[in-house]
Amino acid sequence: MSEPLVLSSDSESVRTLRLNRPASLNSFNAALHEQLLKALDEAAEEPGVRCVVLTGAGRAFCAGQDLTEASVAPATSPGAKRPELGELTDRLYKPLVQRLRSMPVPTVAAVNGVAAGAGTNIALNCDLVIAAHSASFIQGFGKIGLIPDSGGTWLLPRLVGRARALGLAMLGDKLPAVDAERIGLIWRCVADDELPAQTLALAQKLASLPIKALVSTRRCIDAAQLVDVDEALDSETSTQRILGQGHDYAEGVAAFKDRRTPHFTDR
Ligand code: T3D
Repeated sequence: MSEPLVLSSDSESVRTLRLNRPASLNSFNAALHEQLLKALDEAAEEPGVRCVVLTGAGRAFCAGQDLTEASVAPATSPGAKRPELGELTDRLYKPLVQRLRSMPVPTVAAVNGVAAGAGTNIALNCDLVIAAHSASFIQGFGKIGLIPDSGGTWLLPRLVGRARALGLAMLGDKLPAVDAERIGLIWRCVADDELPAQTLALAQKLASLPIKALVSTRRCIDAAQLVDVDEALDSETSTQRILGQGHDYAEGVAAFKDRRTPHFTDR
């Protein structure tokens, strides 16, 4: 039997999903898409999972679309069949991004090496991005005549502002992880040998927090980018109304009053 393209492992309530096509730098083919989506669905359904980490096997995080796949092969002569990239994006990348952004638990991308094209934007769609010092981020789409997809056009200006978004997207240069942290593209850059331990510590911390509140924070922060301040205030009000009636709020306040560590269980 062939090796799985996504390796799944659990450490307490943290589930790690590792992209596993190292010979092609974990680039996405249809099978990897299918297995990753399934693994994310399973993590979302599993009550014991309170945080999901996405990382890569080998020296890369993910090099984006597998450019050797027949479905994306450019037409080489006037009469040849043209690739239907819109169909591919709609059928594979869009559901993957939507799945990541709607996960019922926090998500962490642990970028262990180069992330390029859709590989970068899949990482940036996770709630927190932690990267090894030797890792790098490349939009790269422009270099093959495409625009940033997988949410890149939406994410980049929100993360780093229009000027840097256009610089990254148009030039497609390699951005070292340390610079990605400096300009606010990612949460943190750490020493290479510290990435596994720091990722687990970060994920375990998230897993110990009130999951419903974290996921609501993601939703409200994203929604607030699209509306005026009054609508954002209304959204905060309705969300706070729901969270205030939950177990985790009661536990958090009780723990504060008792001067003890809270034990959150909602998700
Ligand atoms: O097109 C559509 O379907 C629409 C959707 C688009 C989404 C996208 O993601 S578009 C962007 C696609 N990705 C890229 O353009 C990145 C292409 N790769 C690179 O630029 C470089 O490989 C890297 C900068 C990522 C890393 O460079 P380097 O020098 O460290 O490694 P390398 O030697 O280039 O690659 C190592 C191997 O991985 C090599 O195979 P080999 O020669 O050892 O057998 C290389 O061909 C393979 N590889 C790297 N990226 C891809 C890939 N194979 C297939 N697809 C890839 N994207």
